[in-house]
Amino acid sequence: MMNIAYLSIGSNIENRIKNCMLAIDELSAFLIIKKISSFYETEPIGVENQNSFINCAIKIETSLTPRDLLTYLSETEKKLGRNNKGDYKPRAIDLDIIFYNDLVLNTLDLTIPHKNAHLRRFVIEPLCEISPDLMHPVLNKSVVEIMNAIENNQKVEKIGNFYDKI
Ligand code: PH2
Ligand code: MG
Ligand code: MG
Repeated sequence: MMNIAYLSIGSNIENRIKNCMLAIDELSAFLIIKKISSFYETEPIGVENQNSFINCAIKIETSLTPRDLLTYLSETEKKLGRNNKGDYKPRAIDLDIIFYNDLVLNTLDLTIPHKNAHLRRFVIEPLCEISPDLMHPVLNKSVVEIMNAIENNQKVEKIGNFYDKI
């Protein structure tokens, strides 16, 4: 059974753009990548004294369950040089599941849709670029509606399209 999921990718240390590109290349070996947003330079949210991030979003197709996908993403983060697990430390790469079909899941280590995604412009703006009509299964709002409701005080700047059509 094929499932559709949306992932948010972020990096705020070393070569941030290269880290995100390597992550996409790595994921493409095992997941079917359907869409890739532009890359955005984004102000760090919820952390202090950190570099700005590079963020992007991808749409994937996978037969992995949410839990197996999470495990695979954690292994990929490690492979790409992430050596910490804390949510609020600088990181070479962060791979987060935002949506998985229209699943709603709340467990200790995995919450889908990703908690706070709807408040974070660095997650929603790239998603809005690739799938504006996608519905948030808890809020019952589309991504573009969520985007329009986010306060415009989080700096998010499109820096380029690193992958042309795939
Ligand atoms: N990730 C965080 C915390 N804050 N801010 C931005 N701009 N981008 C991120 O990817 C990010 C963040 C925790 O994962
Ligand atoms: Mg994250
Ligand atoms: Mg994470």
